[in-house]
Amino acid sequence: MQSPDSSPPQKEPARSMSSSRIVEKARRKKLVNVVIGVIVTVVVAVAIAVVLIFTIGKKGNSSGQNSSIGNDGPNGGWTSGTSGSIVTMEDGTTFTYTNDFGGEWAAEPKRPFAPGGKAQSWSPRVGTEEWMWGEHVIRGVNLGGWLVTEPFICPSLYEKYLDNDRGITVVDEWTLSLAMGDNLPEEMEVHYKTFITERDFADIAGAGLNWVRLPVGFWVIETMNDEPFLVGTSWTYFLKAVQWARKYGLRIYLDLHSLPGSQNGWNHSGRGQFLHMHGVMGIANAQRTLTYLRIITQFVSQPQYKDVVQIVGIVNEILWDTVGQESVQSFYYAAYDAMRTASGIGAGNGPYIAIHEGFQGPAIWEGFLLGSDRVVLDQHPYLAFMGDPASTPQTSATKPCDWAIATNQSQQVFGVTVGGEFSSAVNNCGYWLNGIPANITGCDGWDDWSTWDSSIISGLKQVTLASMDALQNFFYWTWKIGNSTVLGTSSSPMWNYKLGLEMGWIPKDPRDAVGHCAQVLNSSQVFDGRHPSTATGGAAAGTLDPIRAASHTFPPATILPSFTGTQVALLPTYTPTGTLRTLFAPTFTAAPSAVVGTGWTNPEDSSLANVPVAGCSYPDAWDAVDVPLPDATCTGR
Ligand SMILES: *[C@@H]1O[C@H](CO)[C@@H](O)[C@H](O)[C@H]1NC(C)=O
Ligand SMILES: *[C@@H]1O[C@H](CO)[C@@H](O)[C@H](O)[C@H]1NC(C)=O
Ligand SMILES: *[C@@H]1O[C@H](CO)[C@@H](O)[C@H](O)[C@H]1NC(C)=O
Ligand SMILES: *[C@@H]1O[C@H](CO)[C@@H](O)[C@H](O)[C@H]1NC(C)=O
Ligand SMILES: *[C@@H]1O[C@H](CO)[C@@H](O)[C@H](O)[C@H]1NC(C)=O
Ligand SMILES: CC(=O)N[C@H]1CO[C@H](CO)[C@@H](O)[C@@H]1O
Repeated sequence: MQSPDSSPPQKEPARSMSSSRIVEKARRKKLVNVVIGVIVTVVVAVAIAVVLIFTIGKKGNSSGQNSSIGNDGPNGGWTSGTSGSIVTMEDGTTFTYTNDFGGEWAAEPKRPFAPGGKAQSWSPRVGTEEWMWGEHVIRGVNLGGWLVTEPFICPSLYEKYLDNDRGITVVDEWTLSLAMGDNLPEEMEVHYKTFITERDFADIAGAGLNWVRLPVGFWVIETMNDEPFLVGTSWTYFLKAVQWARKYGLRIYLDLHSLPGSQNGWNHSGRGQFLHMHGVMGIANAQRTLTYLRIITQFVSQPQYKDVVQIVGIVNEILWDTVGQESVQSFYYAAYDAMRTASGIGAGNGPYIAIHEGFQGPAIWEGFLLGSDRVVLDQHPYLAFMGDPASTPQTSATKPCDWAIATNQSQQVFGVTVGGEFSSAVNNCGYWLNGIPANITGCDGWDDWSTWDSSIISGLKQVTLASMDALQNFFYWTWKIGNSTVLGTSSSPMWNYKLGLEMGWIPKDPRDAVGHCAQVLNSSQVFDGRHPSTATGGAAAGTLDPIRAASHTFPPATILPSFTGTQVALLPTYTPTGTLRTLFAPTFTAAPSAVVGTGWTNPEDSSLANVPVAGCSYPDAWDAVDVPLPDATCTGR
């Protein structure tokens, strides 16, 4: 496929008119009386420049040579800029927007949903130019460790509470939240406020990237019982992220990273447990998730948000090997159904829906959800965990190209296929990378990039280029790693995009990866840019194959580890009788009356929330994997 660089130039919105033209317009009448003849014109040009400089000095808003004033901005704020312009953030601090790829930021404080920026000349402007699936290529990073924390990504947050007066062993966000106790709201918000800021969005566009994948926990909506997570505050920051993404021309893949009960037992799912579609409370936890997926889909399908949030991932890294194929796919059908009921069918109605491949690779998914409307397959191939202890950057340099043919095949046959996570790492070394406590032998030097020689750096760069090209639509894990207080610096450098960009194992222009694997493999299977029509919401989208659909009922006939037949009917379930919550909308100080939406796009999607049956007592939704089953279903009466 050709790089979309060659797309025809688009008409710029009036807003990005150059500042001198606008000032000129305002002054034209007066000037006409004064200006006579060619010589005087020169004088006027100088006068205009002086007025402009004076205005910039007085505004104290965003300024710089390459900024423009909106022609309808009531307080005349600077509303767009190109490389070299100064941006002022919410807290008053400024930075210089640097973008060597023809990017442009754009935001009007008084019209928060006005068309946004353009990440690079080759990426479509948010709000006025459509993302063309199969033509545009996603080059993105994850904002890991931000709204769902992880010890290895933001170690200092955890280090502070390792030794806590409550005697809690801190390993994941659940235990961290408990250890923080009364400090939780304040400490967690300081993390949200400082770990990722508006500037990161500008830098991401400046790095040649055009998307972010943004993990959130279910606690953006609510918690139940004794779940200790901080409710809702992370949604406030997600909403800020939407506005920053709009401003810098980035699109968002919202990734539900932490599900009730946990979908993989890993600490980055919020708690190291395993009760989604698994164990006695597996179905109930999944029912609760289905309600949350509807709430999220309803919110992001609103016209104010859908030009930015264009993919919603239903589950991060569900462990197929433990949950089982039948349960994974049963949940996927149910989630698809719930989300498309919320959004409606066909291009333009709500987000693309991402499903995770369960670490099975893309090929096995061919034909799954056949006919479905806009489903994305998300693969997470990690060299780091492929278990070859002898790996070096040199021996690994071309390995990621093994993923290339299957990826292109999946793009052609399944539909949009993305690499939602990968890194430059060739081994699993890294401070707390495998959880707290650190326990890795033979890792000397891998955490300390300052000791790396040029062969390590160039080897890791080859790994990175190979991965980017093999995955085509990629999201690196992760944009940045925070400092450790104990180490006095950051760790896990092979996972740090921002650092790699500065130090050389990440390409300055990610398009350098184009064609890398065809060259390495000396063979190619080119994806021609045409997904199946249903996969992009075209003809016949949403018409599911009835036989296949009938073989994926929810709940499934078996729930692992051990429940089958009549036992499944005795597993506790929730009931759709609860009040539906909606996610709250942002508020804008400069635009208090902006129409921000009710949170609910489609009123026809009116079934109620899955909640516990009143009067029934349930086993612990975070612990009951294999407790004895009740003798009869509880009806609550
Ligand atoms: C303003 O933009 C032009 C073209 O985009 C660029 O050549 C110039 O360096 C920029 N000015 C500054 C101060 O960065
Ligand atoms: C480290 O890992 C080894 C092997 O998996 C295990 O035997 C040992 O107990 C672990 N040590 C700690 C401190 O967890
Ligand atoms: C992290 O540590 C490095 C090395 O000490 C330092 O240069 C850098 O400024 C630190 N970053 C932050 C965000 O504190
Ligand atoms: C690539 O394949 C062609 C044809 O099979 C062969 O002639 C050529 O030597 C190969 N090149 C490399 C670098 O392997
Ligand atoms: C996969 O397809 C893309 C075009 O969509 C092409 O650039 C790339 O080289 C292909 N990869 C391989 C290994 O053929
Ligand atoms: C992969 C991972 O993070 N594992 C850790 C999660 O937390 C538990 C304790 O709850 C540890 O035992 C795991 O090593």
